[in-house]
Amino acid sequence: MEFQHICVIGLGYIGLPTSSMFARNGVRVTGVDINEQVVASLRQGKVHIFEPGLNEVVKEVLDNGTLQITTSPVEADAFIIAVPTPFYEDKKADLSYVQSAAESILPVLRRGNLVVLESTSPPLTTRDVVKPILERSGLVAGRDFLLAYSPERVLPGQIMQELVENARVIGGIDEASALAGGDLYRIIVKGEIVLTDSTTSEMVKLMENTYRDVNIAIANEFSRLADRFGVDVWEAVKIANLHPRVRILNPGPGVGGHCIGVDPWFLVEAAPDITPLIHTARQVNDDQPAFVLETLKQLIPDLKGKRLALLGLAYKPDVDDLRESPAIEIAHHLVKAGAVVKAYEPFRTNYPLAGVTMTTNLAETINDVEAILLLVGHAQFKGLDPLETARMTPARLVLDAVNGWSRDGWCAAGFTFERLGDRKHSIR
Ligand code: SAJ
Repeated sequence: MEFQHICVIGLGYIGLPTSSMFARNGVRVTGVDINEQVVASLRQGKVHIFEPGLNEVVKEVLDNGTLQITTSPVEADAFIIAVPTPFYEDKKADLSYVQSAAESILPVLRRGNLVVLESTSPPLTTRDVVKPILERSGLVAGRDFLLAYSPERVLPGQIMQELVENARVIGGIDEASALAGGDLYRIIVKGEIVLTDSTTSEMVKLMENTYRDVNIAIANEFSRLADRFGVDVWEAVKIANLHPRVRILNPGPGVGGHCIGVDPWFLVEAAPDITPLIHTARQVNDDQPAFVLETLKQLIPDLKGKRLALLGLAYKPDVDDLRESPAIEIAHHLVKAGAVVKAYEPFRTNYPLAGVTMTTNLAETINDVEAILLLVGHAQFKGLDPLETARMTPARLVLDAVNGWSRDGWCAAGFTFERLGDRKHSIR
């Protein structure tokens, strides 16, 4: 199948990079977002997302007119739905964005079109949710138009590269749909393209992120065990990973972001009776911010009135995304415990966080505090010089929750250095 013009619905972390990549490869792209602010700023060439390399490509394709931005879908050869699938308070998938995106295509859906859902979704969403909506057009999926599911699998921070290089799975509701999906993504993907059915590709995506979540959960549980038994978890993991068939991930303050902490719930929701492991892993990771607080409380038993500096609020290093961030959860815990909290998130200095004073630079963050908590391993924090830092702050206690700093350097600069999951070298 040939594609002259595609329409991408949702211009977020996935939709915008995808749109710009297709446009850069010569396909005319109409990018659609319901958020008028996003549309207005993109039309002025301003990119609302921080992702290395994205700005340049978006600017190029906006300038040469291959990418156009609008608020509602237009007729095209193919439609890609890349909208969020968050969850409700009760951890049930919120498919309302997917549903309204599918509905928005209805007026412009034509015979011969291909529709691809990219949003991470519970098993059977393409077949049982999207297909019936699109068929309200009077056209029949598989006969009049093609329908596929192809999950994005890119790592925030490396999206522009992984979008092209990663293997891509495309699941059709029938063979013709999968084949057409293959033709579409071959325009931008250099990695292997694997064709299958839509439900398998939905499962593949959920399995990948669930696998990672469960593996991070075991690393986090190891950090608690290390704390109990006087072990340094980071040392123990490093040694265990010398085994040729062991690859333990990193413990940390918890699992954040809009993917790994969310997607496993889609499986638990869809089949609660057969997913106890996935459910427990989720709870372990969700409890990890409380473990950071517990560790801190052993150093400062009464946090009331204590002046603390938090370095980093993003959900992981070197991204500007604060969704579901464990660092924010920790900030909430600290405020609740009565601490006086300042936080510095270099990628989002203006983020409103109740009870927390947000700062715009390191000096302002640490100039009058009693302890410093490293919550995100941003490169600029990892590169801090302990001696120079010691001159900027009266604090002499640091808690490193991400294994971002070297104990020796900080101790030599006069700090008491504590690291999450490291009771071996602890002063406690
Ligand atoms: N984390 C740890 N320990 C680790 C690795 C990560 O605590 O060893 C934490 C991070 O700090 C972060 C969270 O887990 O809070 C998730 O970070 P991540 O880098 O593991 O993943 P995401 O959410 O940024 O991106 C994931 C990726 N999935 C996998 O690696 C299996 C990405 O490829 C997916 O496209 C993305 O989810 C998505 O959109 O689903």
